[in-house]
Amino acid sequence: IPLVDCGSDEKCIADLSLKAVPSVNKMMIRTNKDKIDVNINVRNSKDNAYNTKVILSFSPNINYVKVEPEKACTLNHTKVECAVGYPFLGSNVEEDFKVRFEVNPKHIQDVIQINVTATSDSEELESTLHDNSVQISIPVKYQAGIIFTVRPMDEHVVVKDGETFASSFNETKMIGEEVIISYT
Ligand SMILES: [Ca+2]
Repeated sequence: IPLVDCGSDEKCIADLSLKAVPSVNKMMIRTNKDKIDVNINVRNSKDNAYNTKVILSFSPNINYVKVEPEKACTLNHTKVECAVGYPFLGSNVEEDFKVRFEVNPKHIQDVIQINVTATSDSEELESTLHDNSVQISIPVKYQAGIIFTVRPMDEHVVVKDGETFASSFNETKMIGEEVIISYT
């Protein structure tokens, strides 16, 4: 793509800035279908930014679902690239969209990490690059879906010869010691 229409100096120096805000700051995962949206705003405040892309790299405990509104995005493992304002994002133009993820129950990790970066084929000065990427970390907890199965060693109540036993159990102590199970 020829870099044209960039002012009298014929040099395209863009200045992209990116906002990426997750729909949740922490998460309690209850089902396999729990969703997270990342609301993205990308803005160009200088010369045309040709072939602007927003790239999201994410930890394997989430899967990419879709982008809204519809946009040309390509998924490659744990990285999704979305074209913005093709062929260029004009000067003082901004775009908003939302990228949806869902939890991937095959990977259990205590943090969801999403790194979002805006890039283009136009140049950008080193001094304005600080606002081109956002790192999102969402701490997660998985709801305990633990099923306890208890297999008693001895399923019988032993009554020794000569001993009497109560006709009814009105205290748990009569069967054995109390067992306290705690988990975090
Ligand atoms: Ca910038």
